[in-house]
Parts: sequence; C-alpha cells; structure tokens
Amino acid sequence: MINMSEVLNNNAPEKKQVIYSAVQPSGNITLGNYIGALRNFSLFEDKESLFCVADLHSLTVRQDPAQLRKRSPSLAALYIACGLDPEKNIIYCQSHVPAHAELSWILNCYTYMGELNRMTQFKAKSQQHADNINAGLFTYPVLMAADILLYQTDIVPVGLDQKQHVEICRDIAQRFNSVYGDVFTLPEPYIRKSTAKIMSLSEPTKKMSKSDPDESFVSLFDDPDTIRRKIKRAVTDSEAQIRFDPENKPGVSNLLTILSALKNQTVEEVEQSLSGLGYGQLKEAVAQTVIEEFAPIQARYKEIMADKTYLPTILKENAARAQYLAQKTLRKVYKKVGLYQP
Ligand code: AQP
Repeated sequence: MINMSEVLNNNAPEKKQVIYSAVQPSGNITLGNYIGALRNFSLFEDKESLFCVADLHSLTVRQDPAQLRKRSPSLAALYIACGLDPEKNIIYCQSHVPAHAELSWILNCYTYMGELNRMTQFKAKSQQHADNINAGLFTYPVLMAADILLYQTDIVPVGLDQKQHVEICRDIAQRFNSVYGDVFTLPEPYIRKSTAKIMSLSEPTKKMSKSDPDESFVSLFDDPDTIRRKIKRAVTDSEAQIRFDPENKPGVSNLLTILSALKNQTVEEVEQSLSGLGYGQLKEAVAQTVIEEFAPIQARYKEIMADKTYLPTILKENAARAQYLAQKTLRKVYKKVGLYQP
C-alpha cells in the first residue's frame, strides 16, 4: 500500500473532497506518468473523483490528428485498466465538456502575462518547440486552472512538474474570489515525495516525458522484451556501486526510485536488498518488476479495447456527468462577472 504520510501538502480539510487530475494524450503513457500520476489515482476512489483526458491541452504541441483521435479513448481505457471504476469516478475527454474552454477564457482575463512568463514548463516547451511557440502553450496553465476550478476541486494528484501549475491555479482562484466572493475552492496538489519525478532512461538528469524519443522511456504499452531492452540500455555510471545519490549517480538513483515505488519499499530497503550486486542485476530487477506491474494492466486494457461499444458509451455518459457539474460553476462565474443570462 502507498504510504499516505509521504504526501506533500496533504492538509485539506475533512469533507467530501473532490479530486481532479488529467493526463494529455500526447504520446504513449510512460512509466513516469504511471508512477507520478495514474498509479495514485485509485487512492481516491472513495472521493468524488474526476479523471480527464486532456486532449485540448495536447493541441499546444502539433499532433497527428489520426493518432490523437486514437490516443484519447486509449488513455481513457488505460485509466480503467489501471483500476479506476468509471461508475464511481468520472472519466471523460476534456473537449467533450465545452465549459473548460469557456471558463478558460474568463480566467485569461484574470491572469497576468508576468505570471505566465515565469512558468518553467512554458520555458522548456518553448525551447523544445521553437518553431511553434503558440499562444496556447503560453496560456496552458490557465486552461489547467479552468479544468481544476470548474469542479470545485480540493486535491490535484500530479507529478512534481505540475506543482507550479497548481500554484498559479490557486493564485488565479484567490484573485477571482477576492473580487467576487467565495466562487472557487482553493485546490491543493497531492505529490508523493519519493516518486514526484521519474527521470529519462537516456538522460537521467531530465524528466521522463512521453513526447521524448522512444528509447528514453518505458511505455505502458511496451512488451516484456522491449521493457527489458530499454532498461538494460538505461544510462548509469562507471562506479559500479548501487547507491542512492541523485546528484552524483542520477541514473542508478532513478532505477532505485522506480524499484522502490513499484515494490512499495523505501529506497533504503531496496538498496539493502541489492547490496553486493552489480548494475546488470539492478536492471534485471527493475525490468522484471515493471513487466509484472504492467502485465495485468495490459491484459485489462486489451479486454476494454476489444469491446467496441463499452468505451464510447462510458465516455458519453461520463462527459454528461462532468458537464452537469461544470455548468453549475460556469453559470455562477458568468453571473458574478456580469454576463447577461436571459
Ligand atoms: N517523469 C515523470 N515523473 C513523475 N510524474 C510525471 N508526470 C509526467 N511525467 C512525469 C505526471 O504525469 C501527469 C500527466 O502529465 P501530462 O500528460 O499532463 O503532461 P506532462 O507533465 O508534460 O507529462 P509528459 O509525459 O512530460 O508529457 P509531454 O511530453 O506531452 O509534455 C502529470 O501529473 C505529471 O506531473
């Protein structure tokens, strides 16, 4: 079981809490997305939880339309395969709920250019996509704020890279509330310290990302041979000593973090269990653990995708549930800012 005391900022009040999180269908879901986000989602089954396929967000980077069309339902199927029950949770596509884009426009008018300029993801993505620094990339955090605030969210389970975006969401909400009264709930990020950032296999000082080259990450769709091959090639160092030291040994430390997350053990316990062994054995242990973790998810995913009517039905029904909740907030916001509603 995941240790709840490991949580950063876990000080939300005792009430029926709303949980919101999203993943972009911008590539094959990675081990980083899984450990940093998806795997934590089922912790919140007893709360009112919304898990979104952030297809509008993914347009901030050029996507192949045919691929995107397939990836969105595929990601929703993965949510379910990872253990989320679509009857208890609301699993839906962002573009099926127009209120996201509508609230985003309003919030744009309550967000400053200076704040958005400070976003590290915008800086990184601008460098990565220098030929396409579009306005959507710049206002990405505002759409994310709209996602979260529409549902009066209390907790947002994310990886560390998204912490800054949850913070700006709070700032925007606070600014709006200070003018119009308590319209929005202020959300808290839920970030597990030990697994907050899984690093790239080929460049372990960089975050593992689904839009990076294929060899830099393990995907939830990789077969056992591919998982073994990729982890075998993971960059380590020449010291040949298994030791957790992210600064001097980022590659080995990343492998230990992955192992500790998936085995639900502390890094020290994992280090101890591998004492005296070499990097080959460390990599084999990581590969085997990942393969075993993914096997039931992949099997369930195949079953879901084989049923051609199940997923479209679920996504339509869940979008209607999300729309109902989102409209309540949007109507309130329109009224507060003075938009005429006959
Ligand atoms: N390497 C990571 N370690 C831990 N958590 C991670 N997350 C992403 N990478 C890691 C978390 O996964 C969730 C989904 O992220 P997203 O799709 O909304 O966008 P992202 O953070 O930009 O993820 P990627 O994989 O890097 O996507 P691309 O390449 O499209 O930009 C978030 O909770 C994120 O923190």
